[in-house]
Amino acid sequence: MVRLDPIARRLRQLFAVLDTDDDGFVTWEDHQRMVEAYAENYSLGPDDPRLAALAEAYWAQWLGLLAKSTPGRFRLSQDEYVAAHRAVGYDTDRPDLLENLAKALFAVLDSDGDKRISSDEFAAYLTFRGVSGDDAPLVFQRLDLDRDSYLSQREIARSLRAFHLNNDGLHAPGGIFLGLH
Ligand SMILES: [Ca+2]
Ligand SMILES: [Ca+2]
Repeated sequence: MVRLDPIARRLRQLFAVLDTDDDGFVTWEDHQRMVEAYAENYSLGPDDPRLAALAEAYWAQWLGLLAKSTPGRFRLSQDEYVAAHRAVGYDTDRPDLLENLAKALFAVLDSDGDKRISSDEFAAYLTFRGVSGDDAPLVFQRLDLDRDSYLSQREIARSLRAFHLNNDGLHAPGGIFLGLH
């Protein structure tokens, strides 16, 4: 029995979140369904640039994962998905993938467009993701690194990096931006 490190365990959770049709593979269609859920919840029309940016960020990441997988594959099993994420090089070759995702998520979550995510905007996001509101203040505090009571794009980016790269402990609050509870 292989003992999984925290990164691998988090990536397995992410796989389960994405594989919404439960067929044991993650595909681009799984990502599209998630982007459509954002569009519906945040009332983003098909021409909204925030929606396009979110889809583009996920598409770029997906291509990055496929580039690290067996050529010709268009769906990834759990093991392939975990291995591809770890091979992408978020801390070396491709930091842009997480930066762009953070930027796109930030623009959608910042519903009033004041360039910062308030605790109310964060709570609305948690409701959308089906996370109980009880933990919201604690999660918010952990994400608000500079303690100014708002979440910045940079704080989201840092949390996503920690989710993918920190192997110190299982819990990484950035998972919340990827749909982990
Ligand atoms: Ca805001
Ligand atoms: Ca902050």
